[in-house]
Amino acid sequence: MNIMTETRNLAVAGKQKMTPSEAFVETLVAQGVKDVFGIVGSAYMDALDLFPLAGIRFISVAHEQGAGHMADGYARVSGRHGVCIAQNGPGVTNFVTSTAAAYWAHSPVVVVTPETGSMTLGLGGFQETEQLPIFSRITKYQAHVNNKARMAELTARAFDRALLELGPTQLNIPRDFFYGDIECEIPRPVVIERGAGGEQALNAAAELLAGAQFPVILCGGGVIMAEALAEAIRLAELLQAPVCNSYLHNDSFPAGHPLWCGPLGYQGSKAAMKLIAKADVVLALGTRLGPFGTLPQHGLDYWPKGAGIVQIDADAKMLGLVKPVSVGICGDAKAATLALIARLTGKSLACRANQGERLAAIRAEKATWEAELDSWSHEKDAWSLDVAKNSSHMHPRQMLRELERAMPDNAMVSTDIGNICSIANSYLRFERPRSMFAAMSFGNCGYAFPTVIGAKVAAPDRPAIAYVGDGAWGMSFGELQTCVRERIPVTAVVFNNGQWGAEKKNHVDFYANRFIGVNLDKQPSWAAVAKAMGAEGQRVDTLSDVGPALRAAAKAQGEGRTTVLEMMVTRELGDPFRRDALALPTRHLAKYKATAA
Ligand SMILES: Cc1ncc(C[n+]2csc(CCOP(=O)(O)OP(=O)(O)O)c2C)c(N)n1
Ligand SMILES: [Mg+2]
Repeated sequence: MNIMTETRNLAVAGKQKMTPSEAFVETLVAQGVKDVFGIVGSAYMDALDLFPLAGIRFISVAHEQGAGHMADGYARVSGRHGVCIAQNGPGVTNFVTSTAAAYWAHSPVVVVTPETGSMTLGLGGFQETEQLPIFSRITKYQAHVNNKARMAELTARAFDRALLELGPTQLNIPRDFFYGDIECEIPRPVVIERGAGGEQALNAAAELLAGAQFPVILCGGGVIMAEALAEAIRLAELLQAPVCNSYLHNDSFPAGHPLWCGPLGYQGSKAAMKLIAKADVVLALGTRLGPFGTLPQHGLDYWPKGAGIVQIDADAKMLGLVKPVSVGICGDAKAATLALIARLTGKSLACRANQGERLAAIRAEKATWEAELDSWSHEKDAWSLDVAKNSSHMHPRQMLRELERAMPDNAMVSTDIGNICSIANSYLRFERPRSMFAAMSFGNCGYAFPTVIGAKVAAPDRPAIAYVGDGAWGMSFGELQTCVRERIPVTAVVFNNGQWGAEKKNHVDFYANRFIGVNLDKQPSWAAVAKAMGAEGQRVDTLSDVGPALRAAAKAQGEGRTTVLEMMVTRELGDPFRRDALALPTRHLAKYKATAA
């Protein structure tokens, strides 16, 4: 165990008398916390009062769910803790969705949940609910301050565990425990170094890779979290292996690299799918191989079922969980990759013999896919053709291609859940890690906008852009207040198709166009709403305006201004997400026969 004793910040040293509020805040200081997202509440006001002198910025948001997502975005871009705090009861229950999202994004978010006072707990007083059971399945660790003297110890543990287990932790504090006198020492952060994995497993993996004729690497979020990109590139070059991004981790390998093939999964790259289908050995690097990541797409059932699979994940429970694996390595993506490079360097590699053919195949598949994307101007199913026929609005795919072309260097892009956001997966390419923040497997509408606000706080010099459907925008636009009030300039690209499109697509495909609750009629002008809220707002109607609008909005961030670009797009819809989980309707009761397939 490597205990880091260095003080990251100027926290007080040595055992001494302090109040629990001071112990809490000093532990935040020791953990390097600079920013906390939340809504003010009496429950923790005594600690909040200390934030300015502790050098901690309190970012006041519009809704606690937004604070949770901001903490998530902050953590994902920085690799450090994101922290959120709220009033006991309703403020805390508003954290549930964002905590679940952070759980599936593996974000080290510390959710601070002041609780009703210990002397009235169970009496049904004001703003009381049991706060630990609610978060029990969406956190990696729950610290409950059961005695005020343990405030610093338990606060520190919540922070340490969030990084150790890579996921949200909860720190539950009865509100009366902020007051009083205690004697304590502020613990220093405990940072545990992860290793490369078991020797035998690494040897077996190296053997498998050395004998592979067509090895393919699949880079997941673990590559990003372990800062293993340079090592992944070295290994890919050593093997001259094609590299795919795992689903929604388009920033796990640089798109400009000749070995890069693009993302797998929903609306991913056909080039990546066709190349991984040829693999005799797949190296799944830093990925849990989540169930949606390898679903058939574009009519391609591409997962190479006969191939040897080497899976590397920091969480041993993920090895072989979803896909059978030949070798499972519990290790850090960077350390494990270095260990594999050491074993493979100087060894005779079967894949060297045919590397020329493989490189040619990568080039050809990528060129074919780019040409297909260029010509795929709109959706071609009958319903889409019909709704787009008389529309003067932009085709979503063409609009997304224009956004891709105008994307500023070093941009951070968050994406929501929705049909157009999902299609964007084909058009989002990145050169550096910690650049793409999708709603991941919790898949909640309303994720992208607050998340990119948090990302911008952690990386103020990078352009921050959220892709959001108009339905999801209705859930999350309230955080424009946060951007304006707290001077956090970002860009929201809102896809106005006047519908909850992703769900409508299921009505079209499975329910004979019986539309219920999917049309977003009588929406306000989102550009006008943005202006009324003190941001910039621009309605974009034509393709030629898309690029200039995005570039201007990114530039405005440098001048402190937030912009909403309202993209007027047709109602056409791309392939659905959950085709795997829906079925044509069966009806047995006479009353419902009219809805049978
Ligand atoms: C919080 C939440 N509520 C509901 C859903 C179900 N859902 C998934 S996609 C979707 C439609 C999204 O519509 P919009 O944001 O307008 O994007 P579009 O599909 O039109 O591009 C809905 C309602 C969800 N994923 N999350
Ligand atoms: Mg929509």
